[in-house]
Amino acid sequence: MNVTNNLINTTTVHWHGFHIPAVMDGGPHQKKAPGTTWSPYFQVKNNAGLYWYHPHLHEKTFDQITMGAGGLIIVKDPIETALALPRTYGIDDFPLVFTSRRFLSGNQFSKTIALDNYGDYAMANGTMNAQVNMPKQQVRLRILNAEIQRGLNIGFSDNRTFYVITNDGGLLNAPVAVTRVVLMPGERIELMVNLGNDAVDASLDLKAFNSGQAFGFPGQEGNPTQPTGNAGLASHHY
Ligand SMILES: [Cu+2]
Repeated sequence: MNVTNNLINTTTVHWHGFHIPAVMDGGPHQKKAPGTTWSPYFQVKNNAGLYWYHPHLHEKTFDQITMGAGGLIIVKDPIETALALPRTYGIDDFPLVFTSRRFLSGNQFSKTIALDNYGDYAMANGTMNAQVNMPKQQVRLRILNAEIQRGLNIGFSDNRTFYVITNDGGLLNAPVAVTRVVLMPGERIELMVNLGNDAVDASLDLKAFNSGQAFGFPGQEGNPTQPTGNAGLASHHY
């Protein structure tokens, strides 16, 4: 890969979750100056699943992620390919990156680490109040918690059961039926949800049910009416 730093600042690019040589991993000590190109190479040895990359420069990670550096990597392998899972991007297979932001007057991102590591506006794929149309069938959602500090207690607005099929290490041995799943910053899961019994034009919200979590849960909200108490992460209209 050729990674060119087109920022005006030094950065690094870290391949989150990959089993690779340290020298290829873009950690905080592997600084890349503005205008330079870094060409890491490695064999992908990970299981099929959801991974991601993000800047990892000491004391600048929060700032650079807030401004949008980073993204998903989907790893495929023959084991996953042999399974009858939805895998048509944007049709029955949807990547979702959950973050939040706090805004200054003038609609600029606030980036004070001590204050803003819990943003007060939830976002899905960089969008507030995101919505998407989905088919009336089993649907696959690939989810990254890209928050800086907030855990997410994820579930659906009607509390329906869904199935977790992967975690950070790839496919689970069997799907796990849940109504909530906790995802901490940097974690990924894939889930399957059945929309086949829903009415056409019905809507369903995927939410973070962060109210009522135990003290110490990062980003728990005591009050469901707080901005992120039961924040809608993404609304799914189908
Ligand atoms: Cu990371």
